[in-house]
This record gives sequence, C-alpha cells and structure tokens, in this order.
Amino acid sequence: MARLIAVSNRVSPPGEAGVASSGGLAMALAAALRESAGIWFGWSGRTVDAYTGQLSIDRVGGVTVATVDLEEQDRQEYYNGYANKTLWPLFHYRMDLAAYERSFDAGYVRVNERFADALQPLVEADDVLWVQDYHLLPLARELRRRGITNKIGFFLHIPWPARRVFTTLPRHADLASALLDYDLIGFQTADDRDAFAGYLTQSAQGLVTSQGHVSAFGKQSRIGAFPIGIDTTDFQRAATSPTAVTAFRAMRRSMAGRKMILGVDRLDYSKGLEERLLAYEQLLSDRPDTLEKVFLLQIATLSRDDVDAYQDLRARLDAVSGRINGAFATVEWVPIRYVNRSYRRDQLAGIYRAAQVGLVTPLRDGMNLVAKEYVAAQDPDNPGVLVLSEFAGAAAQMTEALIVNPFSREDMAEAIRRALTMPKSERRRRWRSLMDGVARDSVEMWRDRFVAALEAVSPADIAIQARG
Ligand code: GDG
Repeated sequence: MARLIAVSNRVSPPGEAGVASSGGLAMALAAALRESAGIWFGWSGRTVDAYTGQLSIDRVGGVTVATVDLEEQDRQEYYNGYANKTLWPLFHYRMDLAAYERSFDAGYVRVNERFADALQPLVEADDVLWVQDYHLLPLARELRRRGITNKIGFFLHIPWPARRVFTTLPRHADLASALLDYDLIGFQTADDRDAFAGYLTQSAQGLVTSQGHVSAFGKQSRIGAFPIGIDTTDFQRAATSPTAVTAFRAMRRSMAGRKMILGVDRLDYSKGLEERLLAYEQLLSDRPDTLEKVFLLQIATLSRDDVDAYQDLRARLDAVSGRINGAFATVEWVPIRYVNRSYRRDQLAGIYRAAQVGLVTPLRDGMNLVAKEYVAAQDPDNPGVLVLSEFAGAAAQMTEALIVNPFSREDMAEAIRRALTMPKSERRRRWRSLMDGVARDSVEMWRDRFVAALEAVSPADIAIQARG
C-alpha cells in the first residue's frame, strides 16, 4: 500500500480521539490512520495575526501530524462562514438557514489555496491523498494547479443534496467542477451518489456510467458509495470496560426501575432535537401509562456555538425541555434530563448500554455513527431497541431498526412506545441482525474499500469508459 496522506479541516491525533468529544469524522480518521504510516494534514485550530504557512510537524500515536495555523478572518469566512453557514445548512436541506456571502466564498477558496500551498512540499511521488469533507471540496483543483498529479480521493461525510437544492448555491457549477479534479469522489450512500450524478447529467451536460465513471466540465472522475462505520471491536471493548461498567451501574441506579430513552448528538439543527422533544411530549400526553415510568436522557454536546443558528437552537431547546418538564414533572420524577456537557467515550458506551431505547432521529444526516455505537454497546442477552430516522444515511443499512419519519410526531411517539414494549425475543432478533451489519461494515472496511478503489483508478480507464 502506498503512503497515505489524509487531509481534513481539523486534525485530531489518534492518541486523544478516544476521550475527546470528537465527532464521527475524527473518530473514523483516527482509526483509519492507526494502521497506515501516513501523514495527517489539516488546520491546527489556532489563529495567528498574519498567515505564515509555517507547518508544525508532530508524531502522535504512530502518525505524522502536520498542521498549519490560519488567520481570524479565515476562521470567520472559511470555517464559520462558507463551511458552516453556507454548505452545512444547504447540504442538510436547510436553505432557510444558508447564508450566501461573497466574502465567505472568497475565504473558502483562499483557505483551500493555503492548504494546497502548505501541503505541496510534503507530497512524494507515489503518495495517495485522501481528502475529507465539505470544508475541502476544491482542494484537489488547487493541488492540480500546483502540479500535483498523485491520486487524490475525496470523501463527503454529509449528504449530497438533491439537484434543485444544490443549484440554489451561487457558483454551484464551479464547485462541482472543482470536485471532478479528484480521481474518486466517495459518498455515504447510493442516494447521495445518485444525487450528485443527477446534477452532473441534468445540470452540467455530464455523462455517468453504471460503473460510476463520470465525465463533465471536460474532466473525468469516478463516484461511489462508501458507507462509513465505527471501530466496532474497540467500541464493544469500551462498552464492557471498567469505566463503562461503572457508568452503566450509576445510570441504572439513578433510573430507579424506570426505562430510559437515550439521545446523544452534537447540538445541531440537522439532528432533529426539537422535533424529538416534541414527539416525546406527544407520547407523554397520549399515553398516561408512561408517566413516571420512563424518562428521556438527551445528551446534546455543544458545537459551533459562535454561529447564530446554533445559539438560537440552544435557546429553543432550553425552552422546550423546560416547558415539557414544567408541565409533566412531579416531585419524584423529571421526564427529560437534558445535558449539554460531553462524556468520555467509555462512559458514553456504558450509558448507551443502560438505555432501553436509542433514539436517533436526525432530519438529515450523512450517516450517523451514534446509531451504530448504540447497537455495538448493547448486552446481547438483553439488548435495547434502536429507533432510527429514515433520513439518516445509516437507515439504508440498519433496516432492522424501527425506522421513523422524524417530521411526524405521531410516528415517532408510536415507535418509541413500540420500542418500550417490544418483547425480548424480537429485540434480540433485530439486534443480532443490526449487530452483524455494524461488525461487518466497520470503519476498517470503509477505509479499505475506499483506498482500494482509489488505488485501482486508472486515468486512461476513466477517459475511455466515460466516453463509452
Ligand atoms: C459527521 C456527519 C457522519 C457525541 N457526544 C459525545 C461524543 N459524541 C460522538 C458520538 C459519535 C460522534 O460524536 C457523532 O457522530 P455522528 O456520526 O452522529 O455525527 P457528526 O458529528 O455530525 O458527524 C455524520 C459522520 O460525520 C461520520 O462520517 O456519520 O452524518 O454529520 O461518535 O459518539 N463523544 C464523546 N462524548 C460525548 O459527549 N466522547
């Protein structure tokens, strides 16, 4: 295997990823790099007064980590701006929240140019580059402009939106065209891949073959679906570790015989948190027999707290959870435990295991690793039930979950009730099937499939097949 260079917005050294409140991307990359003697390149997360392009190189957990500092203006225009105020909402179908400002666009291009400048001297002839996520859609174009001819792959962790949504983005063709400078463009699901293909054929006069060869904007590339997984063995180990067992016991004690419904999410409008609280309220109103017998633990770790939409959401969630608790709580029971702090990964695994219901109901989600972690953490003899949104990428694989429409309170309330009362035999049967999938489609499998597909790409091949 050629040396791998992984590139992502932030670099989260593998040694620390296990206990940090890191997102799915950091966890997945940490696992992917553990077995490769590669380099992980990205932003240090720090800002300096004036950009220097100076690389900091460290060695962490067997991986060479190379980072570069940015300027405050970069953080505002590239990270908070184009990445998180334009692309993130748009790609999650929230056109109402997407801000289109030219300064964001310019900052985004500038940082991708800076990344390419800083990365170029690290690249050796046979290296294979693997770029992660929506912050870096145009990075390959910038690298190509600097003469890099290595194989470069891209993986999008979030959904690719429907054509009519994507085309609301000013200069959408420029962004899509830049993507075709990658040799392989990976998506979480077949739906996402097909949405991108649909854009190329219907809006860009492109050609797409059934083998995933694409040609548009005078370039050729390949597309594919590579659903991401978790480090299943490691997570199962975490779920039975001494820390997890302690967390599990403490949780069960505090449950006092009640059943726990659990949500674990970054506090983000794509995760459907408000809709989830309202569905739970509906359950309490419709089913008085659940009062004092169940509770919802919602862990909502703060994220992107300096973006307005996130502050607004936080205020709404504070209000809704407070209102529901005020309306239903008794002196001995609180229906919602709403928590903004984050937990260690092994503690989290113990909490997952203590929950009878795992509630994963995003309005849109590239994959959703919490769904997979919840399954991996269960006791095989007495597993909990996963309630999963049909709009999470994970739903395409995890068909034995109770699949719900998160836009329907009734639908969700009904699924929660069904999960709470599901017989053990059915729970075990569903869990077994889910667990087999989570074990099989692990993060190692994801990495190996992607890297093998990238290494197999032959430019001549692409040119011939895309024409035919
Ligand atoms: C993006 C895509 C895609 C959460 N709270 C704590 C904590 N977490 C961890 C979870 C899980 C991760 O964060 C969240 O991963 P998700 O996949 O659910 O979501 P995003 O962060 O939005 O990730 C997503 C993913 O990339 C990978 O491709 O699945 O669709 O949006 O691992 O466990 N971890 C710890 N403490 C917490 O309190 N330690």
